[in-house]
Amino acid sequence: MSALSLRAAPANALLRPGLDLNGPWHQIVDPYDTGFYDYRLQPYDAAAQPQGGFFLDQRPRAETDLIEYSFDASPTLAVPGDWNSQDGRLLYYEGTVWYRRLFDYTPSGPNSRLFLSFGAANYEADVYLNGHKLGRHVGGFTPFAFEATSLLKPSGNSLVVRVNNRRLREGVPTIMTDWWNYGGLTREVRLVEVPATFIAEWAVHLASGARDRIAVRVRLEGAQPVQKITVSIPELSLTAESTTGSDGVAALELAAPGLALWSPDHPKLYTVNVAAGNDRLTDEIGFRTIVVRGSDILLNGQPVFLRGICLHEENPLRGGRAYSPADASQLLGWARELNCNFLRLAHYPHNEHMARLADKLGLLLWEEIPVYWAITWDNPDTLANARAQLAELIGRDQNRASVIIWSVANETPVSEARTRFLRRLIDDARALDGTRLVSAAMEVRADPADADHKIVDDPLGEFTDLQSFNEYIGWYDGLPEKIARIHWTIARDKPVIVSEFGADAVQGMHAGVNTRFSEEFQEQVYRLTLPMLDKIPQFRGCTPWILCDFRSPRRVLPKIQDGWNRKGLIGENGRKKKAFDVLKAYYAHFLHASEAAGPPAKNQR
Ligand code: GCB
Repeated sequence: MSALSLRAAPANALLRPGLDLNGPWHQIVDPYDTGFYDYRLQPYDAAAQPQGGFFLDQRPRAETDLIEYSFDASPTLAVPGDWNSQDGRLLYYEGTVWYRRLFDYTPSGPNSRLFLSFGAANYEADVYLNGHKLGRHVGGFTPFAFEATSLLKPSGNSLVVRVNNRRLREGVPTIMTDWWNYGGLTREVRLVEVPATFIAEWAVHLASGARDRIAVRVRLEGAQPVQKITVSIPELSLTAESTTGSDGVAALELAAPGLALWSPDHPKLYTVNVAAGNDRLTDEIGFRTIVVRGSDILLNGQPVFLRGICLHEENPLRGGRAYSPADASQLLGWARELNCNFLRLAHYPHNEHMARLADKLGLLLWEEIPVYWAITWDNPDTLANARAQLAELIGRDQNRASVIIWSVANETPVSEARTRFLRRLIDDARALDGTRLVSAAMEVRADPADADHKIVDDPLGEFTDLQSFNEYIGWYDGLPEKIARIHWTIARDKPVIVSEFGADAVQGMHAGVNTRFSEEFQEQVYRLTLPMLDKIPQFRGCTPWILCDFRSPRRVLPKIQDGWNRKGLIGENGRKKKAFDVLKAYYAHFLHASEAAGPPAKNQR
């Protein structure tokens, strides 16, 4: 396992025994960070004997005590959930909110270890248990955990988390994005109980180049790293054993004749068990191969066309972050109605339920980290932050058959520093997981001598498996009539996935095809773009922008945008726009051909 995968926390927090800490948490909105810094701007938690700070969760014991906050008397917020959509006063709030939850817990054995595990907290989280700091995590969309073993009491534990979603120039993402900066404990929180030595990571997939051999890697954490490992797949009557080395790592292979491969047509999952000493885990795992050959994408050896759509992690009907299995079924259900077999989970890692449901439904996924637009490419902390987010995402989803692409960036400006930064991430993705494709959503260049000639030659394309680019011809670039005239020069013989195109439309607003924000304008962009893309010889799929309207503070036009990006095929009211049917009909032509048989001949479309 690579040096990067140093997670010291238990793998699969959601699947482990412990205590669910979801529900109402008391919260204090703290725009001046009064609970974090004293009046000389020194952090309370850095003092040897902290005298103040909300993490102490104090109550006055005598009438003379002066304590100017009270979690007990403060209102609550639901966890998981963003704060913006739960309280109208917090819709635009960017800053600190303190969360507190009291709980009791008696471990099941004397040698157990306990971890506080967070699905995600946007953007920065400081975690304290019973007045002691456990640590800080940076990055709003990936899981993290802190060990709590020595601080936990059987009753009356006080868990305090300071969550701060201030945007930072050197952050990942940086200060300028086109989505809502939802803050809070946006995903599940759990207390997880594991044995003294536990499984920190396990990767299960087909052995390189094989279709009937399964490779498993396991990494243990704890005082006794040398343990017997048993992996079994009961449905196939398979069992294999090995022993971890002094580094806690074991790799083993199982011959699996008769293994049914996972595909969108047949999303077969097997129950896979792993036992290591006293620890055990069970998961539902599918097996498939994904490779590129020339300009084809081969799924289980057969060319596949990716009928995709982009999505934000937002439930438009609620106007808030999506976080639950119910949100996932709403969003993926709409994508299936559109005849999709592929989704781009833009622009940051979505919650784990999305990939788990995609595994079950047979949807292929592109997952991405928020390296978006104008990142500080020369800042080593920014790079370390992006690398950590990528490693955390891969660590979480490496056993999801649905995930076929790791994407390291979106629409980044070409420069040497940028390419160096992104190459590092691409190398990481391949070192952490050699079984998937690596991409980035790049940009298109205009030919100064010919307005209708588009060039795709970003030097980054040399290092990615796909040539993916976003284009907005007909919306930011001319009017829809321009689309039919476009011709392309695409530098490399690699599969082309058009990772965005689209136009804004207000659901229910009807006018002519050249009236901005009308459904007809958007419909026209889709009608003309799909045949234009079909002419690109390497065209192997697309993910138009985007399934649903989504909140964005950049979109201020009254009565039209009102804080929403309107490029959704579905409005914030859940109603479909005309372009939905255009894309759905285009994708329907591929449905009749077998999923793995590739694009039908042009005249079949
Ligand atoms: C883009 C971005 C996406 C924006 C979209 C737009 O190119 O990748 O995040 O929301 O354009 O609507 O402008």
